[in-house]
Amino acid sequence: MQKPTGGTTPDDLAYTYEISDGSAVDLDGDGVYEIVFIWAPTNANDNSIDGYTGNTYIDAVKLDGTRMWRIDLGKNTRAGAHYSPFVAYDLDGDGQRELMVKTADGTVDGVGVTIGSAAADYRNAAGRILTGPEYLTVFNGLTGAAMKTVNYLPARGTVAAWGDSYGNRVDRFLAGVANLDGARPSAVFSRGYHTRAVIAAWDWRDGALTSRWVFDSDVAGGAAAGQGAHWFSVADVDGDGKDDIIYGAATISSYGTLIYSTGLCHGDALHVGKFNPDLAGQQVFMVHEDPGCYGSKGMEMHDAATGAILWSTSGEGLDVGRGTCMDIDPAYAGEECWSTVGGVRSATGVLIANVQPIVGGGAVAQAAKAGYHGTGYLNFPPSGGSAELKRINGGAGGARTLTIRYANGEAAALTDVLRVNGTAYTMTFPSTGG
Ligand SMILES: [Ca+2]
Ligand SMILES: [Ca+2]
Ligand SMILES: [Ca+2]
Ligand SMILES: [Ca+2]
Repeated sequence: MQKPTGGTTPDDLAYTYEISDGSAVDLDGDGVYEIVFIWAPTNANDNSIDGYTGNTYIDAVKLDGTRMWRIDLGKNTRAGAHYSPFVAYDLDGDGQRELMVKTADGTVDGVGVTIGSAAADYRNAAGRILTGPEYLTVFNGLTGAAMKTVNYLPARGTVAAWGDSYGNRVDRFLAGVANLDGARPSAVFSRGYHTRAVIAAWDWRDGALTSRWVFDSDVAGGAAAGQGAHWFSVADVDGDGKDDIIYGAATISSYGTLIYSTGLCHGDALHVGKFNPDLAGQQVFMVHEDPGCYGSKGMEMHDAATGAILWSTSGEGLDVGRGTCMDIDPAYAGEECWSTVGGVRSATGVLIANVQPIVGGGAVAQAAKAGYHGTGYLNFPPSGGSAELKRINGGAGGARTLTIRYANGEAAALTDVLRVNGTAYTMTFPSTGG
């Protein structure tokens, strides 16, 4: 790997580089994947946070680490998780892969050619780029050379019209590939999901990049506004052989029209698939953020074709920030689903495991802690606390093993109490280090 050289921002803060998002794609068509990935500066920022950032780079490397090319997105593309989603795919079906990503004045392609004005600097005093042109570029997957650059759709327009004036919501971009005509892939790039949602489908054909359609919730399909997630999914929800776009709680047809919106609003995560094998078609599982909008349906599964809610759980008035479905229990047909709120549900919505322990005395069940994953991580305050697991079925027969992963950051051992059906057992847990 060839890590880019770090730098210093206009306000004199030093930064270096680290590897960020990537995609596996066979760029040269030899049957072996290459990896296209982003080098993010260590001062990359979420849209909600001000500050200058270093440039974002996109590298293509072979699996032995040989670099094929590097694109420098330049100073007029801010670095952060929401600014530069890309697609790497054979978009015209000629056997040659392309890369598509949003670009700006000063982007330098893989063969050293600058897109637009090399001198332009649209960064404001907060390090944000809220003026100046925005482009969408098709790059040659073998060389990184820019082959076509057009204006990004939609233009940002008035920043504040997207929901805030400082650039948090106007600069929310997503990207994907969808087979919209039943024959060849199209690239799909979007802007906005907390309020206005605009989704643009692009065709790369015979060296020309043309707009297939633009869905804009300000123009038609207003029920899609405010419904997006932090990614969109692609699936043929109505079985006509053409992909549709699952844009959060709203689904947009292969023709760029609204099919439905559940109206349950933005959430961070969604998944689409054949979760319930006993139902026709596919299902969408989504978690939602705002109880003022989702009401009693903080986590739900709906019919991917119609939006009809198949089952839901309350969300407990919380931001249900993460959720997923996987086949983790063969006793239940299809995939099981869970989120950061509540237990594990079958594909039909039956509660099959309540992984959230009952806690007291200041102990809290948390979902995020280095080394732990999912729900059920218990955090005890220094003063102590309690937690109770209510669903252990001892049954009959052989020995059972209960394993506790216990972290004791103190220098000395801690003495705790394990209480089984009322009987207390004193247990000593040695220090495990900070
Ligand atoms: Ca290859
Ligand atoms: Ca191609
Ligand atoms: Ca379809
Ligand atoms: Ca299962």
